[in-house]
Amino acid sequence: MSEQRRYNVAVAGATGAVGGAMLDVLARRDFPVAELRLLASERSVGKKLVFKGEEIAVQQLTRDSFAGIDVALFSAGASRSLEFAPAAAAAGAVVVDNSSAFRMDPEIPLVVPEVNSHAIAQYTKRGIIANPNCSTIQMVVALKPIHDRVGIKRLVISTYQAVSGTGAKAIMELRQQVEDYVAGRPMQHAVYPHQIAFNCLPQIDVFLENGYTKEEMKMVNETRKIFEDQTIGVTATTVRVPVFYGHSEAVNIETRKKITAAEVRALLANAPGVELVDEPAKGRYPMVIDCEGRFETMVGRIREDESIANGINLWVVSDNILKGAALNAVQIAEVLIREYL
Ligand code: NAP
Ligand code: 12T
Repeated sequence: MSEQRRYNVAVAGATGAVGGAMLDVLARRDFPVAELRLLASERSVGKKLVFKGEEIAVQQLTRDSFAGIDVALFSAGASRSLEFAPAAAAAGAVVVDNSSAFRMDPEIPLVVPEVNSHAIAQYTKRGIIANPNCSTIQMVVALKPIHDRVGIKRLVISTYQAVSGTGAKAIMELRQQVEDYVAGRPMQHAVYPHQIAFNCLPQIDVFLENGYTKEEMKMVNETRKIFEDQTIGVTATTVRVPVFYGHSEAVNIETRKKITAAEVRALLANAPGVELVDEPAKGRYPMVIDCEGRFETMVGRIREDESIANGINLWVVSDNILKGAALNAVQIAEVLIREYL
């Protein structure tokens, strides 16, 4: 039997919330790694991280970091992606980028493997593949079988998003506020514009000219790009809630043709990446406390929208750091090495 080929992998942003999960996912899925190069800011140089029981020193991310690298997984923020991803591609690496920097670039594929794996072929144009926004990823995993069967006309979405989506500092901010509240101390905030403990913030990312937030418009534009259908109507309200891990979404779908709740349940019971959790009489429905560390997107509360002719309601929950970021990126890399490299 021939030895399986192994690949040199770089992780840019390795010390972050997503970067740490990248290392876990590469190990859990036994990705065929030869060298693993861990990159972060100057602040982290000398720090050591553990991969499969082995300590690896973190190096500074520079334009010269990518010689000999086959696959570069980026999660160091959009400005670092804009600065360093083209250099990584020029050095011969294929970049899988977690930031919003390149998602809407027409020359760069935006991929969720369960939905539009075929788009990965476009990576040759720029050497970069974009990972969608976390809220979009878990939603399109649940919607794909429905779209294929009856066509989606319009989506009305409300999200309930965890603080881990913002990064390690936001996780600490929520924790500190909870501790301060319990101890009777005043709560401080720095990462979010208001207190997040015991609150819901109807703002994720910055406000745009049209009154929506950037997070809301990512859901609109990325959903259309991934489904390759500019006619799908999408409107979203994205809300930060005091949850550490796991995004929840209420999704109202208007379909082109009629589909019953029972038919949706049957479709989703066999859909890739989906776990159907829909036995309300037994108190079983998707909850964030059950999603941490899991690869599947949970879907439940499936109901027909009785206010329109062709409508379905879903409740969709997933670990935002895994399917919403690190897992989706590693799945893209798996398709890349299996079919293209
Ligand atoms: P985080 O916990 O704050 O980690 C940020 C990472 O970026 C750290 O490794 C940090 O290194 C590194 N970094 C920051 N400035 C740098 C610089 N000048 N040079 C090199 N490295 C630098 O954030 P996170 O939650 O892991 O998110 C990281 C990025 O991933 C986000 O900004 C976003 O672009 C992307 N993301 C995408 C999704 C999605 O929806 N798909 C979800 C979450 C995050 P140090 O430790 O050395 O500072
Ligand atoms: N502001 O990669 O704060 O577009 O939860 C992901 C998560 C941006 C992104 C968040 C954000 C992104 C968040």
